[in-house]
Amino acid sequence: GLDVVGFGEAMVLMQPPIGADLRSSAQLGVHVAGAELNLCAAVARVGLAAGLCSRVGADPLGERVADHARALGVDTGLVLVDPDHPTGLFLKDVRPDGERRVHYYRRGSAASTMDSADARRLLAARPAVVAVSGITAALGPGPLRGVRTLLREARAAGTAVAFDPNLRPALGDLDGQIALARELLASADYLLIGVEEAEAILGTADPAAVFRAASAAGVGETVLKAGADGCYHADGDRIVHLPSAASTVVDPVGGGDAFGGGYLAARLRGASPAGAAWLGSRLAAGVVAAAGDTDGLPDGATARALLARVVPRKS
Ligand code: KDG
Repeated sequence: GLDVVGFGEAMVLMQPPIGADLRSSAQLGVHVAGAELNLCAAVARVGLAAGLCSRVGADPLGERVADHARALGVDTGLVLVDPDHPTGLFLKDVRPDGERRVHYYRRGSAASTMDSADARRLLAARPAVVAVSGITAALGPGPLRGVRTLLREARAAGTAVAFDPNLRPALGDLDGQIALARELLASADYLLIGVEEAEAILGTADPAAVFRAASAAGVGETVLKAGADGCYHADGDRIVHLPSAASTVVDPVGGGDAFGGGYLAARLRGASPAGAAWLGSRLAAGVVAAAGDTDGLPDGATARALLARVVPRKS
């Protein structure tokens, strides 16, 4: 069976070369991205079974998304091909002043028509963990119903829920995203949350207060991602700070997803939260040191050896 399944949208990403902008560049690089897929890529890289539950269009971009997922080692058996809606697309560029911009072309996409049926397909596959983010909940009423169904029915199906708010201002209605995250995180067995998100959603970025608020809301296990400042994880009643493992940051996007994938994979294999956070931060360090959402992940042999360092030996 599958260890971790991501529930969300994977899209084609087009972006001009560094230094060029969308208004004038004659060239675009073509990539595939999506928070849940990124997380699954990290899970697969350390040797666990990961799958994506999503929808793509019956178009070359959908084939590209599925091919890319498989190349990352992510199972696509739960990716539905929808003949009536196109594959989601987004464009990115970096302005001369360094400002990064995201332009979504995903309204009406195949994945934005996901619904409770997708959640039930996913749960019928009985993965150990489902990874879902606030992005999916913000894609439209169908995906939101799907996320709610997932959270409501996961426990009975024997699947644990990992939730990352992944607030995305470019998706619009940030206040709505914050309110939804507040509702949804209450059902999370694992909450992977960034410091700025914690401030917006839980009203505090102070680690001790974040852990208290999350646990009062019903969260099973919290990890607080602090970017360049590393992360905070629980050790029994103590909250422990783990500094970032990154020495170079070329492109921070995808780092949090890799962290989450490493963390969940390690916990599933019996590692402590400390060991899991260590693995997550090692994977994230690789990803942020390279352009692209998953390009800097260590190769499979290296990644599996990293996991082995935090998994307790069987005696
Ligand atoms: O976490 C990285 C994602 O933000 C990126 O891959 C794109 O999923 C994406 C989104 O919806 O913005």
